[in-house]
Amino acid sequence: MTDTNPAITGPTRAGFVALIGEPNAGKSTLLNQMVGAKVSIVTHKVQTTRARIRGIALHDAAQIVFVDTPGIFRPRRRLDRSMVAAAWGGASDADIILLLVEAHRGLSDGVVAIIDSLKSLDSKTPVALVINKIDRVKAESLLALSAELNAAYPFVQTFMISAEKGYGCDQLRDWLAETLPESPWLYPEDQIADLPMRMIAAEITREKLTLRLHEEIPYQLTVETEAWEERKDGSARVDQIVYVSRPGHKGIVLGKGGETIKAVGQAARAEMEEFMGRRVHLFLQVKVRENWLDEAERYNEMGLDFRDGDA
Ligand SMILES: Nc1nc2c(ncn2[C@@H]2O[C@H](COP(=O)(O)OP(=O)(O)OP(=O)(O)O)[C@@H](O)[C@H]2O)c(=O)[nH]1
Ligand SMILES: [Mg+2]
Repeated sequence: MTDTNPAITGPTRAGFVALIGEPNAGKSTLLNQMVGAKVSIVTHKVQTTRARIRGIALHDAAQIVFVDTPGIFRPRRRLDRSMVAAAWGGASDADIILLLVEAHRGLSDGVVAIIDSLKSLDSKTPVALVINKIDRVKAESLLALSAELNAAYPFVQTFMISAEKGYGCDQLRDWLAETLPESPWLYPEDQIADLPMRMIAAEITREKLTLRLHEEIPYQLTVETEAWEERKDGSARVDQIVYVSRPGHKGIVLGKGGETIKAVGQAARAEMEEFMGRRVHLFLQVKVRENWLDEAERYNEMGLDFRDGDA
């Protein structure tokens, strides 16, 4: 708990807003838009976010803690199950749940499955509908889509937004700020993320790998920050390991003459420097670890629960 800004008169508000939805719905994009900084990684591929990531926004007298979650889908692997469990864990701890639905996909089978799960949870947490990516559809189609979705679940509110372009985000922010419970703020005023820097740095590298690699390779790798050294000149030396699960993947991640990993390293370093506002020396190493997807330690590093027994 922290002292709140003396400029604010009247009660402060604070709480957790969980962003849930199918993979690729735009949850991380919305979190970044609301926080005003890139806290959570974004790619055009599904299943980018693997764990819960908190981003913090201040609006009027409210501190809104957005909880980005992995997409909810039918899990197949152990990692998938941990991701989906993390998403529902985020929802169950929240004061408000936002269900993001892609405007051009509408009431898809995946959204129906999420709504069924929300119903069976039978929780008292209010759920608002956020129709995202409205920039991709004709405005005339939105009313019918909203009616269809609202017939499927008693949403407390409906918002139509473009998380990427920012359309409709002000109304959503206003509503959250006035709907969260009265409470002292939960984080210091200047904090925008609740994730250790070494984890943010690992996520940045994983984003660059995911953008450059194809097919199943991004899903079969993980990135860990192994060492972090503060240097006297104010820069940081960051050593990271990219774990791949197959010997054949190592060569692909490195690329011809090491060009892929070099490009990934350059892009990741530039983004780390921008995020931290200082120079970074980044060293990446690629290691084959065939069973990393079944190792509890890897899950702990990602901030996921390792689900014993269900490989
Ligand atoms: N056109 C358009 N694209 C968007 C919008 N919001 C997000 N996107 C794109 O949708 C893709 C997925 O966005 P993410 O924010 O990574 O989606 P996510 O729901 O976090 O996905 P997972 O982490 O995989 O569950 C990215 O290519 C985004 O740029 C939007 O409002 N309009
Ligand atoms: Mg995401």
